[in-house]
Amino acid sequence: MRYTPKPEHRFSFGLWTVGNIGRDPFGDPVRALRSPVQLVQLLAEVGAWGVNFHDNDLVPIDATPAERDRIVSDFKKALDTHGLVVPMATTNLFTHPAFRDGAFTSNDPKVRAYALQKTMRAIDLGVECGASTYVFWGGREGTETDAGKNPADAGKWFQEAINFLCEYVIDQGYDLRFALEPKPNEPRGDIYLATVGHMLAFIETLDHPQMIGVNPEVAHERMAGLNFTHAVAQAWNAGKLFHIDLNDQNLGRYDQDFRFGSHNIKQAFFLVKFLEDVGYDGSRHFDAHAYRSSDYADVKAFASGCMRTYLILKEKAEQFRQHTEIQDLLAQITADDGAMDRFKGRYSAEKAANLTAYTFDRDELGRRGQPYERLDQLVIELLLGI
Ligand code: DIG
Ligand code: MN
Ligand code: MN
Repeated sequence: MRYTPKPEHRFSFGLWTVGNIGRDPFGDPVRALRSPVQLVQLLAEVGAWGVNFHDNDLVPIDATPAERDRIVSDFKKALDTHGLVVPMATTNLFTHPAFRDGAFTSNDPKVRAYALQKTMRAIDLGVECGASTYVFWGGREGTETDAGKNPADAGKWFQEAINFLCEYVIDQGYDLRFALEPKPNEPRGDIYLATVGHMLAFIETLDHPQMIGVNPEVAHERMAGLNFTHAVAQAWNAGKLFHIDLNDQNLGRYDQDFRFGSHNIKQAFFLVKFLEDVGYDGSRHFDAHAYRSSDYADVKAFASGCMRTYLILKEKAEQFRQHTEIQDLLAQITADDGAMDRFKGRYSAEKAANLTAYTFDRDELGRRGQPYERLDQLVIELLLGI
């Protein structure tokens, strides 16, 4: 059947997504808690390929070592039974009160050290379950007031933590890459390293930048009022698109983590088109959750909807590539008579001299318009199925 998810699509969900029980700042949980094993079964029923987790999504923070081992053993059995894999793991450094002033950037050196210990253990757990990507989302790494912490100190503590953990992974011989996930705010008033751009710059200040990339999330860049596909393209060009969190988001709202493509279908189309055009072969991870009004049957519809919309938009991107009128317009828009080839590419003194001597007809350059209205209308009609 068309739009049926298959393993080669690499669709993954976090345990916390389909396992979201509907608690919000103004309301109690509305759905019964389901165990990791039950959630693996649910994801298998909707056709997901992978399942991700924070350490404490799988192993409760106060579990004994014996309980931990049993939980992990049951979870791995469920993965085998249902044929799911664990592409990514991460640490919950935001729920426990110990992290109320941050984890790696807490003013309390004991909390900073505890965050490292918790993350090392969570990395061990993720690798034990087969993860090859490790995400860091610093949900509590931020402030409501800058009176109590010099942001430069916080940045240095963040660097020290990631450098330490890179060395730990190297020391353990793990085949693991880090993906840093930015968000501009919530739950902190302002979160450090707020967007993909901040993270890409931060990575270059670290000791092992080659093992560190980014995990951009649709909702988070949109909360910052930015074009998500542009952020993803910059990460891609830098060779740093190690993972991606797909969902949807309305501008000027709290982090809504909506079903993929459910709010801004046009931007979702351009994102899917980009990922498919460049041949991104990483996880298509849906970091999203169903509406609080949903029961578990609707949670399954939510998960199916994320994957179906991705596959429908992937088909639309193929139709865009095959669409003669669109392709004719693109050929016209990108026409190049080769006259400037001699100036292209790397600098040379000869090129600079020739370019300096070249006479441009500025008015002629200004006379040329582009048929972007016609082109964009064709995209709209493609998406509307005209
Ligand atoms: C929130 O967008 C964050 C957490 O859910 C998790 O740490 C990360 C994993 O994708 N995304
Ligand atoms: Mn989010
Ligand atoms: Mn996320």
